[in-house]
Amino acid sequence: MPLMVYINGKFYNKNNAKISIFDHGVLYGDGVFEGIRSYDGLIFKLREHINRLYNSAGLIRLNIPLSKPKLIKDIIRTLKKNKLKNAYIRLAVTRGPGDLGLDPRKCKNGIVFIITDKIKLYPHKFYERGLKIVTARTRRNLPVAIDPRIKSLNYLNNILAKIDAIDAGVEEAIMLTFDGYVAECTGDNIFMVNKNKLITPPSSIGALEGITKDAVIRIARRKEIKFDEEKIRLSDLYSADECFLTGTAAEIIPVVEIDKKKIGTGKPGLVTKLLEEEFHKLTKKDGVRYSI
Ligand code: PXG
Repeated sequence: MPLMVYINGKFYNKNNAKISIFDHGVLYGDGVFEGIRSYDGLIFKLREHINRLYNSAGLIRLNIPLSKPKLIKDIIRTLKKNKLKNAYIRLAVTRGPGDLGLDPRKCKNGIVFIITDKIKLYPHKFYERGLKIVTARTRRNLPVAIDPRIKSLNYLNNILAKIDAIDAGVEEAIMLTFDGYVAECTGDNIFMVNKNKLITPPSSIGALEGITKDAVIRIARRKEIKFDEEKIRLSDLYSADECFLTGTAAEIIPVVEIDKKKIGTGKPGLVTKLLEEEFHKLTKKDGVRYSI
């Protein structure tokens, strides 16, 4: 059976799942989205993802034409329809079709679509050996321009940084704030460990409030690992004992080289490994269950 996609309450075969070219999501990247994952019939941290979606929508004054419980029901319907127990869930809300001007008031009906598919993962070797990454030339959006806490359909800032990564022959790139502090990567948050203290930049400097990041912080508290949110300079990162990235797709992935400089021993670190283990336990219990 072909993949079935949900658009505003109806299901369409992947090839017939279409929205208008006058949709402001298409014309301007005017909309918000979420990337969610299910593990063996458990939608990991679903409520947190739904809350972030509604917060993102609120920040761009976009009305989501569904209640949170209805949206959760429809995500589960989509997973069942596609018989997926382990899935990547892409949920988006666009401003909807309008005219060729910017005015969002011309868009009367927002579009909600849900795509569920098999998840594409980083090759196993990256988890074993760690990732080599670089610093992107492209700086992160200024929070007073487009707040990176909005998970908007306009990901050009991240795509430009991803191109910097591709040009350097690596998978990910660190994005700095306009004034040179470490913000995050193109699709992942970043952590470092120094003298057994876990540090990540505060989201307020210009980073997404990652749900995986939040899960890692909670694990660290529970395991009594010292933790702080601090501004990080590149030089701090270069001299860190450990570094890792967090994201829905990547989970927790060690970083062993940044801008050709070896981090710590050049191998995935012990704190990173402990957090990875604990995170995997969490993916078996923290979320909303469904059966197919
Ligand atoms: N920063 C940015 C800019 C992101 O887009 C994260 C951090 C991590 O957040 P979560 O909540 O996932 O821990 C993201 C999330 C993909 C993909 O297909 C990207 C994300 C999530 C899922 C899939 O590349 N990015």
